[in-house]
Amino acid sequence: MTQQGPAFDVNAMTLTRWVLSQQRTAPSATGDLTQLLNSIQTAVKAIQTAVRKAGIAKLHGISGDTNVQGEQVKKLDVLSNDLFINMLKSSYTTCLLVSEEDSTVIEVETERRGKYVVCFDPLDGSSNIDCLVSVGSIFAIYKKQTPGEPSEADALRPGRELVAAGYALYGSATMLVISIGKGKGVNGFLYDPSLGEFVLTDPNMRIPEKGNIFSVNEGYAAEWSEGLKNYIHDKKHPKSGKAYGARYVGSMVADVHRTIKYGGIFLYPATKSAPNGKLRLLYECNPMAFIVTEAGGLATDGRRDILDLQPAGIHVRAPCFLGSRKDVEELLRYLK
Ligand code: P6P
Repeated sequence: MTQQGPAFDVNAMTLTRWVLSQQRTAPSATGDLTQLLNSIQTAVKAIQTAVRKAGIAKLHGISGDTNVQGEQVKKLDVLSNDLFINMLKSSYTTCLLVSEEDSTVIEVETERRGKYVVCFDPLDGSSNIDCLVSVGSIFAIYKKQTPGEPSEADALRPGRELVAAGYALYGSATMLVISIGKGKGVNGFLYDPSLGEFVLTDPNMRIPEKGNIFSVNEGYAAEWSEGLKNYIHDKKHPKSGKAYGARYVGSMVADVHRTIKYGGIFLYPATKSAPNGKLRLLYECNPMAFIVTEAGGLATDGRRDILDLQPAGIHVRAPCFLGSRKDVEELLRYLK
């Protein structure tokens, strides 16, 4: 008897099957969101392959360009952006795109237009690429509500109006985490290279009500508000109980994913030099707030729920505090 390998799951719930099953349960579904999510899945598969081959394929290093943020654009950034744009346009389900890499909105050609508006960060955490720290892709999906030609106004909407959001984490493995809102929860799909498919491994992800980890870049502590300084101090020097652990990757997708899995709080605050913080509302704060909220957590800019913020521009920034409900509620008491 030869040693049998792991049992082959002949009925694996792949992302493709899961998205189709969700479509079947939505009476008004036309299949467009299914097609859109599957096109994003294809982009993520290609990006994960490139990220894992980058060193060999010489995709590391500066491509010589700079993006709208004034940051040097690395080759993987360019490749990831092109993949998202091409897969989204060729899905025939989008009419307008907003990318972290492009200063203005991207209008989809008339003959390929659909009803969705997608805001995305094709490769978030790109400053970490060359040192092999986890990076990710983040996306947020609106349904166009206005008649006529698509315009920037179709993307400048509160996160509360999102119909779906998700992220891909290119870490020790590649995971796609997606929520299609409407109380349908958050689901995690791990990439199985032997299948070439994302498989449902984390159904109905829920963030713990309270955690014991805080995640913030303490290098900016001198510029924090007094309330935030006091909060972090008390996490380290509690009047009772154990001190919190500190974890900070510097890639939002990695830090937020760990916060959802283990609980705790992720913080990117405003500082004196960055009065609105660093993270972008449309394609970092909103999608992550949508997902964390669907997983039972909270997301705030320190005063208002992130999902209620009205974006003034496609690249606006917002302070971002998100995670376990009790941790965020405790922080808010310090910030009052
Ligand atoms: P800092 C990566 O560049 C990023 O946009 C997010 O992924 C991450 O959370 C943040 O910036 C890290 O910023 O200032 O701590 O290096």
